[in-house]
Amino acid sequence: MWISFAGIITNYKDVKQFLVQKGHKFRSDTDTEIIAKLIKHIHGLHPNYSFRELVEQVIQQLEGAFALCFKSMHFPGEVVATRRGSPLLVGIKTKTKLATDHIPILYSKDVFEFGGRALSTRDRDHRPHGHEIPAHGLARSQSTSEFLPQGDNKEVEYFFASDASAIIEHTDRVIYLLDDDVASVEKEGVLKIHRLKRTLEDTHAREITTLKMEIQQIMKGNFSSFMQKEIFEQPESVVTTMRGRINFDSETVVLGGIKDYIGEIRRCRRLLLIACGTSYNSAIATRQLLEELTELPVMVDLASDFLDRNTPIFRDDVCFFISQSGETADTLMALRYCKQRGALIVGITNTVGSSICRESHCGVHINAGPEIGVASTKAYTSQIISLVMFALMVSEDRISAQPRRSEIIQGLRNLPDQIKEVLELDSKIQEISKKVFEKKSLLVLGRGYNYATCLEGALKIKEITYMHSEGILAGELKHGPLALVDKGMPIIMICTRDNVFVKCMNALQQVTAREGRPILICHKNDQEPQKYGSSVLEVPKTVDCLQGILTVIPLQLVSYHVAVLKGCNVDCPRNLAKSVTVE
Ligand code: UD2
Ligand code: MG
Repeated sequence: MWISFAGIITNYKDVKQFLVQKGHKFRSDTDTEIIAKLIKHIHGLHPNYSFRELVEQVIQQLEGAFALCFKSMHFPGEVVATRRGSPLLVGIKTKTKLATDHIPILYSKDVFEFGGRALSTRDRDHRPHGHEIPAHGLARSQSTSEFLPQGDNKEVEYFFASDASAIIEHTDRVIYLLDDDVASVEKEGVLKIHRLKRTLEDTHAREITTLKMEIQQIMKGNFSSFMQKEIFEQPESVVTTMRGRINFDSETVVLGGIKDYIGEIRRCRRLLLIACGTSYNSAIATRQLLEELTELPVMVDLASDFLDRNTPIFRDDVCFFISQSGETADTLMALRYCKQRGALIVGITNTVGSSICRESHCGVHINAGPEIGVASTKAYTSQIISLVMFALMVSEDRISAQPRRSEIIQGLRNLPDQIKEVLELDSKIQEISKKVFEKKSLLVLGRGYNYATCLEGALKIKEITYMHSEGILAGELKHGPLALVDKGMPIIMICTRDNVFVKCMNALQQVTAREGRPILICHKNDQEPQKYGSSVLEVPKTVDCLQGILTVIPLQLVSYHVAVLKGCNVDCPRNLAKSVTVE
């Protein structure tokens, strides 16, 4: 059995328990495997069912949101696909024109009632179809055959995908399936769409839509660049990172890829977080929380520097390697270095099957969805959330940590709505960007949990606007950077109500005393810092360790708008590549 699965099966534990009772053995703890075992089980009970009937039985047992595609050695040359809650479409590619622009729906319940159980599918399909509702005036048997290509070349190819962007390079004709549609390609290459029950609202046919847009346009939707699209996707991408892993009511967190190693991790000597660029910044963003909740020493290193130093590594070290692509060369080499020395290797990556995923002992897929813009945005926020979830999981049995864990989990629950609120600052940020885009340099100041935001904000600005920008720890101000400050120097300063707020206010006053007029990122309705700012971006308040997610988004937007104003190519900045797979 070959299954392609996207989504989440919420009752997978119950189904698994049932199947275990029936004697099925499991190799993994994934919900994908329960689907494969379930269809095998039903096939055992009903050897005469067609492939499509088996799938129909399977989905009646599943709860959750999913898109599924099945192939089986028992049904060579056949494919069955279905969805509920997750998107799924069928692309159709033929050499010649199609004779019809729709496919009628076949209703299985009717077939059962009229045809009776004794008939095989094929028998049933060749019965007279007097009882079926003709779609667009065509009887089903007629229109099904007319669906085939016209002319001599009957060759037809089908593509199953969640998104038109995945198939547009092959064909522009697609059928969007609705919830509980079961699409089957049978041996003769005929596509049929079945539903179990007929409902009044249903249109009894699925249109074949011709996509008129260019590939890039489809993928970008209404956005001018992938980066902009990905910034605006963050309310959803953070949810997919957490999906199936956090139970907000019982306040439990389970990372399936790490849970078997948690005992070993709790007993380790220290945690090392090794990465490059934005991924490194996500390690900086979570270091403090990891120290607090794991009570372990935490080292954060840039992969290149880590390798340059020949850092000592021990068997009882746990080493995290963070990379969006999972192919970053420096990070991968650092991984191999640590693996050779016997440490436990944990990957944090967005790419299933990547080198870091394969070569690590265990890990977490951040599930942010494909990131195309070279400047990372949604992967950064999902990396932070993945590391926060890890900290929550390690500290699960520490009673004294429970109030803190609870506060963070509730913070994560509210995060998607708060991100939406931050994104509403977009037009205000565009206005602010007009004031800075012609300047030579831009300093970003902050400390504590917001220090990572300073580094990441400055990195975004450098990457896509080619403007000099520097993230500066506010605590370092008087050790050098203060010399840069005068009334002409553009400064962005982050000043939120956390344990370093007073120190930040101090730094802010030092800046204003030198006639600096910073753009402030601070909490909504917080009057105190606002009076020192030339302009203010107000973000909602969340738990200190998550605040960096809400403060980095305005900076992602600043870099985007400045790049657009300067006429830079936002998605493909000069001299940079998406995955840095060379040293
Ligand atoms: C898995 C399934 C997910 C769903 C879920 C149901 C995959 C990729 N994920 O998600 O689709 O069925 O279970 O509970 O099939 N790993 C590494 N290195 C890395 C990242 C991951 O070794 O850098 C390993 C990890 O230890 C695990 C596997 O890859 O064995 C999948 O990791 P995951 O984070 O996708 O796991 P999970 O349980 O969230
Ligand atoms: Mg692995």
